[in-house]
Amino acid sequence: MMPLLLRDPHLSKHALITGITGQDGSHLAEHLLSLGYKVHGIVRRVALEVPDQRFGRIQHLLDRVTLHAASLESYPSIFHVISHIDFDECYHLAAQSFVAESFTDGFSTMNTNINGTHYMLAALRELRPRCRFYFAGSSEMFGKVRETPQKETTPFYPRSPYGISKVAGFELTRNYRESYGMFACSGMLFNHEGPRRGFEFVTRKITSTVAKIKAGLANELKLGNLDAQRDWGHAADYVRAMHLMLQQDEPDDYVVATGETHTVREFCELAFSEAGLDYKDYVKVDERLLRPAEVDLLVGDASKARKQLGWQPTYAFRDLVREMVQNDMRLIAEPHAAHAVH
Ligand code: NDP
Ligand code: GDR
Repeated sequence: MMPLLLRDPHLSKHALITGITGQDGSHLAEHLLSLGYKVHGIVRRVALEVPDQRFGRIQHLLDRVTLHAASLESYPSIFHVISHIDFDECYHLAAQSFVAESFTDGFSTMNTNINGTHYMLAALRELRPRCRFYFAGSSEMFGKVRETPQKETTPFYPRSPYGISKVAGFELTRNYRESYGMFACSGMLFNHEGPRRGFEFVTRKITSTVAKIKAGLANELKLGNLDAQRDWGHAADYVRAMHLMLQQDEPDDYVVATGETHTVREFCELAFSEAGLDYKDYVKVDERLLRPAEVDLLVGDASKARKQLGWQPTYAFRDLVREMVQNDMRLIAEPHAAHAVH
């Protein structure tokens, strides 16, 4: 019998975030703290060993969140954390999130993303069946798109092991909702970026290299497919939608997107021009960066989220690019400035 953890229902809500050290986890933790939540996060044991290196995005929040060590690869570790803390909402964001890496090692992507999600749902069903659950679904589920723009009813056609793992996570979430009556929702989130984006994703790769070129520390930028089109929003806007999904009367799935699409080339053009440079002088196509199967065009229709959640993005594409370039230029000028503050 697990210990029963009671707390005063009049106190603030508690949330558990997996992937709290990631881009979205850090923004979501901040957002929930601003709403008065008590925030718990699951982190890998190794991260606790080297907090300075692994907690960059949540350094400024460390005295306000409670961290617990567990691995998405281990059901017992997840079960242990969930049985020892009490929470009303669970945001499952942890994943191997880099699409290109999923072609290199599809097995570990599948293991982390599919089993990890299943472990979370199974443990919640056992221990906290009334907890509200958010799954981080992705526009990569639409892959080779069947219609444009993509909405909740658009059929899936994933194009990578990552995309396949997210379809599986989405179906698991729906199945737990329908089979066990759990309040389980999936966000079908299109690409979202910002100053905390990992350096391998194309937007941050571009803006960080622009900053290096401007400072004389690099002289070229190698990219793969410049013609891919993405619907790019800002992570700070998108975490608000995650929270709103769990405040509804009924659990459901929602597309979250800006409704605008731009090519990688357009992103380059704007980012270089922000630094007074012409991208054509620096960008080189490296065929080794092309993916075995590409997602050519993504653009989302977030009408349902706008109508039912009252959600809307606040960042325009140009503002997103500008913020990212300026942040990266500032990081070179002041290397100790934490990107977490932006
Ligand atoms: P990040 O890559 O920035 O963060 C991923 C998080 O998952 C990190 O905290 C990482 O921990 C954690 N993690 C990875 N593997 C494991 C593991 N084996 N055990 C425990 N934790 C693990 O991703 P984002 O914040 O950008 O995305 C959040 C979620 O949303 C992901 O599921 C992603 O697939 C999904 N998504 C993202 C979109 C986007 O555009 N950003 C769009 C749609 C969906 P550590 O710091 O230790 O590596
Ligand atoms: P994506 O993001 O695969 O859409 O997944 P990423 O930024 O990696 O790629 C976007 C597009 O840019 C093209 N591209 C390159 N990409 C990278 N990383 N590096 C390059 O050098 C490069 N050159 C061109 C890619 O081919 C692609 O078309 C992101 C992740 O956050 C997922 O976790 C999330 O689910 C989806 O967004 C929605």
